[in-house]
Amino acid sequence: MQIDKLTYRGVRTRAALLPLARPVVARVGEFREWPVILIDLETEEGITGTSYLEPYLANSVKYIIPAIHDLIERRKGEVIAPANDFYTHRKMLNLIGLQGVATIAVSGIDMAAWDALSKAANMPLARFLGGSTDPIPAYNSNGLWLTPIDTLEQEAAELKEEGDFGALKLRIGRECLNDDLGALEAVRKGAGSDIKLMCDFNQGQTIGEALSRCHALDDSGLYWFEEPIPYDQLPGYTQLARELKTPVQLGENFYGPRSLFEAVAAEAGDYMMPDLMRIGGVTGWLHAASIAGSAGVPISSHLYPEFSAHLLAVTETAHWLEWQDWVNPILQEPFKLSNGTLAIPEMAGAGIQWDDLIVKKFEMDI
Ligand code: SMN
Ligand code: MG
Repeated sequence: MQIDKLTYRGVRTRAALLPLARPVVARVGEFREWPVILIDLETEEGITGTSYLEPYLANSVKYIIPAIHDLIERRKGEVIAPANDFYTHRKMLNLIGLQGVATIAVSGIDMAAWDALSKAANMPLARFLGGSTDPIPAYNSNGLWLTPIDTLEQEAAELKEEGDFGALKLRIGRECLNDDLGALEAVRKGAGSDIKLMCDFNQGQTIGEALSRCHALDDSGLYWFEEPIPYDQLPGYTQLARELKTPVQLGENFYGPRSLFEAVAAEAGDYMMPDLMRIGGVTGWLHAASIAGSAGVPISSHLYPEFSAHLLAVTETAHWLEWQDWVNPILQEPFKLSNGTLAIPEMAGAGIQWDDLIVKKFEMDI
């Protein structure tokens, strides 16, 4: 049957708390379990759009989920048009502020809507958006947290092995410089001296500490310095990006494409990495990517490897996909890795199908 439009009907949401094989130990927090909000957007035409959100804080599902239901309740019977709905939905929540919960809810709906439309067209999302389904270069971000240095060599070797990766992410900003240098040495011993190392400070330094630590590490051959200081201190980022030889990376905490525009205008980073939950889903990413593309700023993804793979396929300055397998347990068919790349599956939509039995096992009572 030819489908000429899709119409909002309702939404099913569930929340699951997934155990992490390697607990997150970072300056932003420590997490043994990872909360995921599962979104199934129902349409009058019978197609279901699927997406998920990873809101870090287990309790936050209690207020993000009602915002999603509120929006969809008010759109019932209307045509699904995500490029416009992104702005419609943001306007509907404008008066409580467009950062945080509002944009997170809008982003989850937006991703599910694009998934539904590409399913209706019977195309992988990347192809629906006008791109190809070639494999996407990825680095492994599954580990190398601020854990004891003597565990890093072995872990780095395992992480490299997981997908024949040529690049890994290491969390730095330890107590003293020698600890960071020790961590780098251990990782290179485990993964080989030619491994590319993305280094994430998770906003843990003041500008003074970052100036001293980043300059001290500037000749260590690191691939990027990610979020050395709090994400919204743009003048500090501009100073670091100007002074350092190692490229400065930021962007996982940008809310909406305009934040990325402001960072680009302030020359706050050499590289940027929007997160789909905060930048505004597929629509927000496409807008952010065109700003970055015009400015010549390379763009990487943050979390959400499945949707991000489709989006990097249509991003002019596509750089790296951040690989995390944290949602794999609840997917019927986790995306496949080889040669340090992530394959985009040849199926309609983004390629996310829940394993309902496993979801049930980890489902939260809310
Ligand atoms: C990160 C992601 C998820 C949890 C903690 C830290 C990190 C990243 O900033 O870039 O992967
Ligand atoms: Mg980060």
